[in-house]
Amino acid sequence: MSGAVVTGVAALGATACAVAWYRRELGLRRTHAMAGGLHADRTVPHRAAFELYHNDFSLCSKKIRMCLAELGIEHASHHVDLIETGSYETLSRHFLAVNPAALVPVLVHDGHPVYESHDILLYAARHSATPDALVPSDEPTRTLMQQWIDRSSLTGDDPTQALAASAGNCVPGLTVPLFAAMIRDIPTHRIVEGLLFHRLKQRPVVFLVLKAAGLARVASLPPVRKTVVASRRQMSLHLDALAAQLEASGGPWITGAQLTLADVSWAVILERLREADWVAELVAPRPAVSAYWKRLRARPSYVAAMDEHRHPLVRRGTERIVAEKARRGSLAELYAAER
Ligand SMILES: N[C@@H](CCC(=O)N[C@@H](CS)C(=O)NCC(=O)O)C(=O)O
Repeated sequence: MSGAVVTGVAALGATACAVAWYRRELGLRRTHAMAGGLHADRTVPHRAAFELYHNDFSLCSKKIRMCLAELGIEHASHHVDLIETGSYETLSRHFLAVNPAALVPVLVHDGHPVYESHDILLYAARHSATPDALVPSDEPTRTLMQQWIDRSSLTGDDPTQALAASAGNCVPGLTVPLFAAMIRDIPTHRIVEGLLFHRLKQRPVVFLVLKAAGLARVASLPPVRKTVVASRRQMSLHLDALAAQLEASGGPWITGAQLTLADVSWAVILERLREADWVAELVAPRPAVSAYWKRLRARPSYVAAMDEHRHPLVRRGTERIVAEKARRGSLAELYAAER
């Protein structure tokens, strides 16, 4: 047999193996939506009464950590990586056995998983010694709380399409520089794993583009500029509304005297603005919001949920943004752009 034929046969064999491997993995790592709430019919290995699967960087995880701290629910902690913090661990067979939807957070109670952050909150509150701690007892205040939760929520697979609807939807756009700063540390093959197995292919594609562009050049990419500027403009309006609401309620919290789930939801947004270095542009010019954030940061629950979960890659990403802004290039211009 000639050398060329041997090489051809070997290449065919390797391709067949790769295809077989991919098809097998695809079957094993297929994800599907899971209904929110307790799944008493599912059991996962556990050691403690409450266990939390979460990620340092994820907004929903931050929210649940702060609520569990406010509710005084002790729990064992399992950190699960997202690509931003190192790899698509949510797509690992190990984690898919915990949540076939491949999403954090997941609360596990006596071995049974509870899915979806809103349902986790309600479940945790019901099982705490202080079930009313974060939810007002009267209906009008509960309605007001819900309005401010909605105004902080992320909606749909592409939140950037509904920036005016909520501050949460402005967060992904404002996080783009941080994504670009963090993704530098993530090896390309790990991002490619998302292209192969993640439900939303668009996200790994965006990460690959950000990685190729690098933080210094990302701010001059027209689609990035457009998204960041629009997100910033709408976030400014949401923060003005927050300042007005704090004045109307008389504070110290969004609905008045009681810290509620609405405050926890906004704490998470303000923390993300810090991580992506937007405080000087968006928070500091609004004294009422600055003072409110200071009150939030003083709570032990904020320290436990945010400060004690500062991931090294996020920390490094923030430092890179600060350094790049100081160079006064296109990133500094983007942050300084008039709304
Ligand atoms: N609706 C879900 C959303 C959870 C969610 O989107 N989690 C993100 C992190 S904030 C996640 O796990 N993403 C997996 C990924 O990006 O691969 C909830 O509220 O719990």
